[in-house]
Amino acid sequence: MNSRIIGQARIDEDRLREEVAVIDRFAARDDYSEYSFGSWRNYVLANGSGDKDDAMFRGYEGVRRSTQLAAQLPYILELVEETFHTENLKWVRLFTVQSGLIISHRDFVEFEAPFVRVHVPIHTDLSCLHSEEDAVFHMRKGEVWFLDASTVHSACSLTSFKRISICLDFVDTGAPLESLLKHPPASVPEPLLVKRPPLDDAFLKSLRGLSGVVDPVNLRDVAGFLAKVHFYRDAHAADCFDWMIDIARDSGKPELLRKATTFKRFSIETRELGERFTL
Ligand code: YCP
Ligand code: CO
Repeated sequence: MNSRIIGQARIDEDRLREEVAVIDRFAARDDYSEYSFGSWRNYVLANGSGDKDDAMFRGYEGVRRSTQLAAQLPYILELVEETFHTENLKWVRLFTVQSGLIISHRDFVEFEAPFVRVHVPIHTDLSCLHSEEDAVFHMRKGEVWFLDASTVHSACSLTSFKRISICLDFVDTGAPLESLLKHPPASVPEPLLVKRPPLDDAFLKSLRGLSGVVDPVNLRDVAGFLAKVHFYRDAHAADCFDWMIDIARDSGKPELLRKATTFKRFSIETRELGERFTL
């Protein structure tokens, strides 16, 4: 696993609690809806324009500007400034997820240069997990994580708990990750890895049996269902796409096979800048 804990944010619980309540009242958004199942939301606190609705992640020249949403969250911005050297920080976003997930994907494939992505979960529960390739892990509150978003990865809340994470994207200067931190720690804790029971042949056969019920009206439900499996059975984050392709092929419906194959390409292989996709 390339993602790793690099530090710990120093959180003022009282001030944070007030802002979690503010975030809870934020209006729903549908950015990146092709990747999201259940409630996954993207709230932009800083970008190149200062407009909260300028939400398509990309590089930009010039200074970072705070958005209207950031104006309602002074403590969270302060926490970012107090935890990180922010000269190379380009995007500050909040990702929330509740009863759902962001499907396995690779970021940055449409960009010339990847960013250095860091997450700081500020409101979480053990039912909220991340995955990277073969591994599943829980980011504990306040941990500062380097997230290798160029690998196949996913994140979920398996319950109705609304998890909130600060997602920061820095220009990659090649400097060691620890140099992003204002207070680099002497040591970091072991990550909380989640061991899952094996995915045996009977389970796999049952998954393949979805070919008997898959249809254009439920392909998206099937995708969301398959995307969740690796969080509770030992599988690779990318396996859901191959299961979906096999199920679509077995269904004998060519349009489903075409969609499933394109969805895999879009999510984990190649994309044009700004490309969208509908299942
Ligand atoms: C991003 N990529 O990096 C998004 C997050 C999935 C796709 C959600 O902005
Ligand atoms: Co991602």
